[in-house]
Amino acid sequence: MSAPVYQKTVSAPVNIAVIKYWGKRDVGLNLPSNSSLSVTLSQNDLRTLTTASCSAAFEEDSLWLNGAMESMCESPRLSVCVRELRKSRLELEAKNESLEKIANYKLRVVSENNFPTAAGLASSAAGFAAFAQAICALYELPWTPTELSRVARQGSGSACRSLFGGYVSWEMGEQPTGADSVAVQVAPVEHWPEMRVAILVVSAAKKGVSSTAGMQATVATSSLFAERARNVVPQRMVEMKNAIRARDFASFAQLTMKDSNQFHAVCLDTTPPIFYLNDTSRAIIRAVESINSSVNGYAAAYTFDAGPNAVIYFLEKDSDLVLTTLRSVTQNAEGWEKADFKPVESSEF
Ligand code: 2P0
Repeated sequence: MSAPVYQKTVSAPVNIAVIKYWGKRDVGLNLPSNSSLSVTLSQNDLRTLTTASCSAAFEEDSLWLNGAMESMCESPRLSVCVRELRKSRLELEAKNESLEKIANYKLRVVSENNFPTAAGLASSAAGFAAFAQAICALYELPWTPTELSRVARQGSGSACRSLFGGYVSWEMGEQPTGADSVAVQVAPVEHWPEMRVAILVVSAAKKGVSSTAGMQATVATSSLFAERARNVVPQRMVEMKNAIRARDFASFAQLTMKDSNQFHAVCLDTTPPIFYLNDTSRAIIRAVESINSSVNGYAAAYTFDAGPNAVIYFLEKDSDLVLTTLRSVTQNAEGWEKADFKPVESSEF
């Protein structure tokens, strides 16, 4: 008789930061230099689907990412997540005699993204969130999303924010162990039902400088970075939480665009400079500025991560104005692939 296979499948959505994480104060523990805040997108739009299984018949830990096998033991980030989750399962098995003894079985994790990997569309966020969540589910660990976020954070920082739906902060924490560097929900998606998100895929090519390498170069060489982490982001986090709680789109939009611009300024202040935006990205910025001028206020907000693709936040009432204007700008770009996303509550998974 063949050995039984234990299996769980989960999916985790992408999150897009409006106050950006960029810079680590501890590379080993993956602790950020500043807190950050994001909006989780709908699972119907951008997500990672992951199945974790284990069996006495498996000979090694393995990860299949979009059909290609990656070595788990050669990735310190994957290994650290697996080690923590296994240790907790062992503790659970020691406490509860009736549980199957599966903690020491080898793991097989199969993961698929429904969007371009490593194109600055937060693939590592959804990927590591789903990875940690799938093994947590397989091991039946009774953890809250915040507890799990401490493990997912060590895989990829931004992953900790994908464990919640709606508006999510990653509090940088103070403890040297990183125990308090976790994600918490600021507001569920239903809190602001009029909010819409459009993703403008300017290029699906893999990005030139990885986030991990880029942010380490920034920490080492940018003087603007220290000013941002110490004196700008703490106040901005407070203002952004207030804007979200008050459903104040003008403040939300202003802060989002300022923070995106400062993040890219910090990249430019890095030696050698890091360029993530391209001419199409800049055309989108100008288009959003002109939309906002035309309404004498704020109808749209742009933000760009570590790549040229734009994420635009707007309210349902302004959909026609925003999408029509942006379509005309992007018709010469590589593609207009996704629009009108609505973030959903991640309790669905
Ligand atoms: C963010 N980014 O807050 C920012 C904005 C990119 C620009 O989090 O080294 O892939 O794995 O912790 O999480 C990308 O950084 O970096 C990121 P690691 P991660 O979403």
